[in-house]
Amino acid sequence: PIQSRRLPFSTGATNNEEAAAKAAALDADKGAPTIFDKIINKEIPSNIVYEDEKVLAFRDINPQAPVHVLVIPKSRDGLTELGKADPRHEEILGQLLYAAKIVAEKEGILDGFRVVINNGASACQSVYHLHLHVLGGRQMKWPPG
Ligand code: TR5
Repeated sequence: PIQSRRLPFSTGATNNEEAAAKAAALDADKGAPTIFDKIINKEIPSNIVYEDEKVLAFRDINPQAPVHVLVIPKSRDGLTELGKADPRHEEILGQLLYAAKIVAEKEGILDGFRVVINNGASACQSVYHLHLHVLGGRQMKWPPG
């Protein structure tokens, strides 16, 4: 099917969530507005953990750890995914990573936390507005799946 034309290897999707994420990524107009625009504009509620002029951090609706916060740029500016970054994004990329540290500090998980970016269909990216996942509050395992 379409997935095997686009991906260099079998997806091996074993559950609905994974399959749905891949399908969304393959079908999506990756330049289209996302649900995160509505969160940024406060059109839909979110549980905000940290906010400044450039960055917003809010709790993931489907947490994978006791602490699971998403850190996003308020202006997407072409950053649908990390792989689209170019030199003009260097500053915001640094600001996002630093915001992840502030989130970890506020959440009391500085002793152990993980920062994840899923890039593209084969990494199960489902929202095409760059976001860092900050995960912690439990023992994390390695390697991730
Ligand atoms: O799979 P990737 O890396 O693209 O991560 C997208 C993340 O956005 C997932 O962990 C989702 O659980 C999360 N997500 C999706 C929605 C959402 C959200 N987090 C907070 N609030 C959300 N709303 C209101 N709606 C979503 N569709």
